[in-house]
Amino acid sequence: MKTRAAVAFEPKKPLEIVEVDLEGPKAGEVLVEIMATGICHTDAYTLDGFDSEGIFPSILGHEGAGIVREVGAGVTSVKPGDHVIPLYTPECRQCKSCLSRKTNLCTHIRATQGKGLMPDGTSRFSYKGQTIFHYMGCSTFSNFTVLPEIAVAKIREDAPFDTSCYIGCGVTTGVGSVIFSAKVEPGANCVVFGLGGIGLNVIQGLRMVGADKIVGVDINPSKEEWGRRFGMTHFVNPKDVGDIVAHLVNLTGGGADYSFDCTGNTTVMRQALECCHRGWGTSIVIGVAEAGKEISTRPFQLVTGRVWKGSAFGGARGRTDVPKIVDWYMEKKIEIDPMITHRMPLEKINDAFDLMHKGQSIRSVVVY
Ligand code: NAD
Ligand code: AHE
Ligand code: ZN
Repeated sequence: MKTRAAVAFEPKKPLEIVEVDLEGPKAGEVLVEIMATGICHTDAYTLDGFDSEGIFPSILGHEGAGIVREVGAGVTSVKPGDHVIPLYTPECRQCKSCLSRKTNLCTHIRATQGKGLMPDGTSRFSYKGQTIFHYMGCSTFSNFTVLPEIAVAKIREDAPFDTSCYIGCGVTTGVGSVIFSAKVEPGANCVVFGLGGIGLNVIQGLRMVGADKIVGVDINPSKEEWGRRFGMTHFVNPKDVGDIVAHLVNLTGGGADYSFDCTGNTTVMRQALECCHRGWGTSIVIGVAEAGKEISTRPFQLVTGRVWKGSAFGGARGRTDVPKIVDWYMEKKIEIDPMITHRMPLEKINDAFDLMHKGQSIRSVVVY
């Protein structure tokens, strides 16, 4: 079939809206009509050539919601008409990682996914006979896409697509990192670096679990109002203070119980670790750093009990946890609507990247 898609033909170039060819689902795969997709900073990072796994030409996008239109042989868990959220972190429930119960990082199809291919080692997308690669196993910047059955979460049908798509990455990553990765307890003092599409969801996760101080840090002063809207109790602009680590240790009464990097900046990651409380403070790296960047700190920071951890997709097990997070949204336990600052047709998708780079959006959503 043919489908409209925004194709990344080359790094650092605007996406081009073209009609591509899409092969139907093979065994164990499903065809999904994407109804809406968010644009995450990770899409911009890959488009800008910072992702060591970035492949071109490809169809980016990993924060979608849609409807199953066709299923391949052997598919049993979803059927045509089901509403689903694509999962860049699938959940096979059979691999060593899924069975360990220690991680959400299912390894069943990770090798082919990282090469922009379906599990059988081929792509379903092409344009004028040339292969177009998949991205993060999702490619939601295409109106129709093919996904492995283990990479879709079936969700309730009354959830609107143009808001619940954000649960496909930003909401789950932020809220999940608090609940599943850090397991923050009520009364904790926390610091969140970067109040964008991810950081604001960390903040609302901290509010939900009953954190005490929720300190937000951002170099963009307009983010203060956004942070307070979702539960932030204190705001710090690093440009307004001298030693940011000393300032945060003082503000949190000796150091944060938990800190979160939602910037992808390795200098900030170090600050996030070092503002943690001696003996137990835990820092969660969420931000994705540019290829070649490394983190560093004095080993003494770890010897004296601080813990450095990371979180992908908020530690959520997609097929199990995503439908629950959709319920939390529909039951108004978490908010999404005010964070969707811009909606646009696919033809205007490049505007979403401009708005993000200018710090003028929280989440832009393409509605097909
Ligand atoms: P965003 O652009 O919406 O927000 C980033 C925020 O960080 C902005 O408000 C910006 O002003 C702020 N910032 C930038 N430099 C800063 C600095 N030096 N100090 C303080 N604040 C600073 O991006 P987003 O969509 O929220 O994504 C944030 C990061 O999380 C990106 O690196 C993205 O790739 C990553 N991410 C990771 C996962 C995961 O599973 N680990 C999932 C989604 C996104
Ligand atoms: N491909 C990059 C790393 C990119 C990365 O860390 N991605 C996160 C999700 S970001 C979503 O917005 C992730 O889930 N990582 C785990 C995984 O298996 O990819 C690189 O450095 O090569
Ligand atoms: Zn993302």
